[in-house]
Amino acid sequence: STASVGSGTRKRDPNKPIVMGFAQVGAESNFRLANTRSVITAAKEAGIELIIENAEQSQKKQIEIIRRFIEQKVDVIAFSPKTETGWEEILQEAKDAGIPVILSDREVNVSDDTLWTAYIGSDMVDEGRRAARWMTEQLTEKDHYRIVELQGTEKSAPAVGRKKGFEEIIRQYNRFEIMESYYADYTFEQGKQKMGDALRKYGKQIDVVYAHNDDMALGAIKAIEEYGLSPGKDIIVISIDATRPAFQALVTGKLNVAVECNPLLGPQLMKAVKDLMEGKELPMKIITAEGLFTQETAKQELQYREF
Ligand code: GZL
Repeated sequence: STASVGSGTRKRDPNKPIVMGFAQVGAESNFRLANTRSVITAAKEAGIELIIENAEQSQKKQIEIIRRFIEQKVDVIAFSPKTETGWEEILQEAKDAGIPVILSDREVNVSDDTLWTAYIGSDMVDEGRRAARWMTEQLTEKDHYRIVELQGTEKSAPAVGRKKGFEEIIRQYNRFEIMESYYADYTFEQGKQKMGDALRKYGKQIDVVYAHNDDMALGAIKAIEEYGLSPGKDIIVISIDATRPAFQALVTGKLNVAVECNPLLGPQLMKAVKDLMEGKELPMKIITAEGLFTQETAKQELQYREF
């Protein structure tokens, strides 16, 4: 179904710049920093007045920031919701104030989907499927592969989707087992810490680490090296985002594959906002196109990577 600016939306002076409030989830990862840069640059290029605030990975702060945007009577609100749930109240307040809300990069799970106007981002379940498909195609010699999973923020749409997609594929084979799954909040530090826990518990039994983002994968790589094993060889490392640090790890052979999750959503977001303010209908979901990068393609690709 499509969404357009309902009759309840506040009228605005077309001669004044559009004012957008963006409640960014945090600064937890390289993806997030690139995403923030993209939003800021694209708003400038689009002539949209941007108020962007950092919620420091706190849903409570994100709600308070959105509430301030409503009080400031911005024309449109966009945010990357930390978790899927807990948004009904604040989204209802925005709707009652006639302010459309666009979901950037992460989806929400709310009872009433008229509370948000459009989602611009990736298909997280498909990212999980792509990661698993690469693994099932590459790891065929042994009859049992033991996997440690490093999940992103608990109940965040990317973590829920990436786990779902990965498991959907591996359950078609009987040689893959997720031995244990840890939450590591998309950060390098927690990825390193939780991988250290896994190594102390399972040691050389671990064949694969499936990390929901590069920062956790790079933390795990550090932990594997400190444990005395060779990441990318003794333990296969799979990651999602495909930021520049991941490409460097692909080139040095410490990471085996990076599934792309594109943070450069700024231009699509600003175009959607302009269309919305002109009364055009928006598709409910605008999914960004994405690839997958291996050690073979990384050297060539690194020079083109913007993030
Ligand atoms: C996914 C995004 C995730 C990234 C992480 O679209 O929300 O959050 O994969 C980031 O790097 O922290």
